[in-house]
Amino acid sequence: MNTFKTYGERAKAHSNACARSLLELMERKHTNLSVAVDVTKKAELLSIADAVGPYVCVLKTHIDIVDDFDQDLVHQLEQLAKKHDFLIFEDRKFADIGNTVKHQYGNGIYKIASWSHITNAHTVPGEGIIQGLKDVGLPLGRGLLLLAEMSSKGALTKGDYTTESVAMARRHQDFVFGFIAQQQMNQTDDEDFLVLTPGVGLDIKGDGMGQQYRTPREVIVDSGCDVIIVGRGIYGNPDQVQEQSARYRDAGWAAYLERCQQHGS
Ligand code: S5P
Repeated sequence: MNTFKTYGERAKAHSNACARSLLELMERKHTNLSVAVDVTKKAELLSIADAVGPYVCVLKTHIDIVDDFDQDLVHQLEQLAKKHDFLIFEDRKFADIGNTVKHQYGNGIYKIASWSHITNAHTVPGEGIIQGLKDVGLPLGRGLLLLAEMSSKGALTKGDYTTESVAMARRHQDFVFGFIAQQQMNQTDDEDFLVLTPGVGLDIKGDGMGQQYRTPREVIVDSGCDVIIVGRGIYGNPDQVQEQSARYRDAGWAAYLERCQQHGS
């Protein structure tokens, strides 16, 4: 996108319902922070979700790593989403043929489509994966992000793979509203894909297992992304969850305001 628009302006013009809700929420709450709560106990997940709730637009989960998962966990997450005004993003990274992902999304123990506003998928199987997920998610008002680029060292998500992923998204804009990527992906003024970006940290550059971190400013100002996804930088030290949430929320929002200023908005 060549013409810069604020989150609020984009919300008004967006054709995708999920993108609209997210952009409106970001504008109303003044936050472009998503926290990745990658913990393995139900009580800890809920306690962190409650603590970070006031600071985030999106709470990102990996529900299948929770040892003591039950339906009540989902029920309580939904309550917290209402209490604090955030969307839930189950980072399921679907990666199979359409018919299989349909069941993985709607059925099984987790029934992801019934509670998660947003989910994501790899494009490696081809476009059928989007169709399968759309059959289940679109009637429920859900939105999908495609993994166009990963944050980890040596990721194969580059070049033609990324270009083809964006082309697939273009053909399904009723359901696909953006990407997990490291830079903005719009090519024309008419396009408005959201980019949610993991691999964000203020204190370290990596984790010794391939993760690579950039600062909120590098992600939002230099690369034109929309949402910063922060995991261990926030929940890594249990005594500082709220303090770190405020720190990353402020850094993300300051970066957004700097971008607005650069463009005279
Ligand atoms: O390319 C990616 C895509 C994702 S969704 N790189 C990532 O790190 N993620 C997710 O973002 C990852 O699964 C984890 O939940 C989060 C990053 O966590 P952190 O602790 O490294 O900030």
